[in-house]
Amino acid sequence: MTDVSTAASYVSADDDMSARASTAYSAALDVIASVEPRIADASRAELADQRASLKLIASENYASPAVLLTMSSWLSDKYAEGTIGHRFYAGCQNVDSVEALAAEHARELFGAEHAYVQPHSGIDANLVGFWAILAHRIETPALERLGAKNVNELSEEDWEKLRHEFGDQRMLGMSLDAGGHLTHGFRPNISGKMFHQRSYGTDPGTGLLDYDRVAAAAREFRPMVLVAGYSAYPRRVNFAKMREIADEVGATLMVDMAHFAGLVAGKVFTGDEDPVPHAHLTTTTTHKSLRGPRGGLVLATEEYAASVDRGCPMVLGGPLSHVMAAKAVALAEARQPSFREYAQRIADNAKSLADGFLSRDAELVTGGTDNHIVLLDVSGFGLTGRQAESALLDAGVVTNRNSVPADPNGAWYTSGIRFGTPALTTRGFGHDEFDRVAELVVDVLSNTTPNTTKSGAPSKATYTIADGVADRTKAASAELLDKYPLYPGLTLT
Ligand code: DSN
Repeated sequence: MTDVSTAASYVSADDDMSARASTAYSAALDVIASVEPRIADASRAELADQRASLKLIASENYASPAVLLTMSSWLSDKYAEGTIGHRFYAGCQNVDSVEALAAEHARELFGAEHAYVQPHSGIDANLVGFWAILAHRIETPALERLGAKNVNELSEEDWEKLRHEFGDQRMLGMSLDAGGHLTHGFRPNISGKMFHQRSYGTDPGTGLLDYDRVAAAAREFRPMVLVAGYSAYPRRVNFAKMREIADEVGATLMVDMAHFAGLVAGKVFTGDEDPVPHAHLTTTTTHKSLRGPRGGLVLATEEYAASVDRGCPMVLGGPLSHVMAAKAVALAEARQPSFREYAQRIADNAKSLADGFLSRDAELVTGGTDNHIVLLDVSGFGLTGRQAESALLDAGVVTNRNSVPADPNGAWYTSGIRFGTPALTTRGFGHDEFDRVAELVVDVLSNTTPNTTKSGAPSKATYTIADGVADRTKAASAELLDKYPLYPGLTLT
């Protein structure tokens, strides 16, 4: 099995596998170009862009060529609605093998009782999770009570009652500006229409999760679902405590580990920080710190397994068999000892980046990090998140703007920039490189000023970067990136 600690190790400049990957990609692009050359061009251009930019988006990564190549196959052509061994189409024996293997790797890697690998994304995984909780806690007991095998057997009157029961349940999740995710019951999202939602925030002084407040909110609101997990919180969570809170109020604990699944897989988060032994359901994406194909999966206790397995076709469209195959390959990679090294370096590098900011007097939400995220409050530079994001992009640094707790600039302009270390750690960056990244970011932001609007107020959107700053940042980034090339053995002809 290939070493997967860095992108250089999975296609190094001199091994035979690299030569084969180069031939495979070059040939594939030629075949594509014979039909629609603009798509082959866009694909080549994307590789060039990824190779040349400082990718600090916390939710992105670089999958291995083995994972990427697995998706380019005829497995894509097969319909396989249903679950392993119980499909709505004939001829699914190979998809059954693929799905069973991906699920086995997921169970073994995370120590889960059950794994469902069909979700097409993290949002889909969450929807399957919510659906499974409602099915298990509302639909199944109602059918038992009414002596019906399925909902089609219910009278109009019973069905109407059940529909209302479905829509009457409560969910408690982390607030968006504290780092929660839109799918955790927020009104614009379908989850906010499925559930009555309330959120728990973080301590206004420290920015940290306060479990006593979560418990108080749960006691008062009595949710059916307690959601833990985040997409912009730079700290670890004690899932044992979250489970205690859920148990006290009779809630199902669902943890969305989309962001930090790689740190769980790589055993950086263990014990109380590992959600899987504590949660009834754990959902994730497979493409962030886990470094697999774009997709999702759900881990569940045996109790929820049957409801989760009904995800397709009750919630999801037909499974993407080629992507499930790539999940199996990525999960096999994540079971290698070298993935643990990689995961530990993600967390170490986030600390180096945070320390690099703090030593240059920049302000961080919660004062630091102990996962893969660093959330920089850019208001000290006199900028909005939107201005900072754009100025950094002009200088070749790819990030995304993010709200900070109680953000005065709202969710569009924001006051924060979220940084993540998984992608550049895959490239091989370490302490010195992340310290240099912090230096470059601070240099750009210190040399960017908001423009003045017609009314004389500072603009929230437009800005000016001092002459020469973007160019010197690009040159410095290129030096770092050249030292750690992306897929160094991969040469397109
Ligand atoms: N897009 C993911 C992220 O960037 O965190 C969440 O949806």
